[in-house]
Amino acid sequence: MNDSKHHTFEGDLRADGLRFAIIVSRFNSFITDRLLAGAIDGIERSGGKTADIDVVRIPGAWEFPITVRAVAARKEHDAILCLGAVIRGDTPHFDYVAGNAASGIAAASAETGIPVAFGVLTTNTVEQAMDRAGIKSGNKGFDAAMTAIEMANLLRQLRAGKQS
Ligand code: INI
Repeated sequence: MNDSKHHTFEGDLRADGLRFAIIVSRFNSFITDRLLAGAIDGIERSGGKTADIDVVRIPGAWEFPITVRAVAARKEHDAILCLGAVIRGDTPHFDYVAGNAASGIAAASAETGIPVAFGVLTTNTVEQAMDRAGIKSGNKGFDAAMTAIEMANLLRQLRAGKQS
């Protein structure tokens, strides 16, 4: 709502001048490669530069939390994207892997102050994951890029203080 009595903080979707780290897991790479392509497409179509995107590859979703912290500690990026695919059929450990990734990423983002977009698919089937990786219901990598851009711009605004 546009109410002139209130100052509204809201990030826009311009990625020019922003630096991104995309952490992508190799597990289920036939899915995560598509998420990565969608994320890069989203950043570049929003004005981000190829040279301002770092890609960090990890074995699986379990490894996201420690990697987010290591990337954040470099202080070289305005936002981090986590792209992965945890598919229930693959493992009885689904709940551990997916749960650890989700809670660990959230904790790492809150503790480091860097926005982290959660682009980790957690699905019951390969088909559901494919659908969300560009086959049918959009591409969650692209969506994660939009969130990362918006949150990087929002946090810049909030940290700069109130504009008149
Ligand atoms: N990692 C994933 O990213 N997705 C999965 O579906 C998955 N399954 O099914 O097991 C998975 N396991 C690997 C895990 O993330 C770690 O890489 C591994 O346990 C080594 O620490």
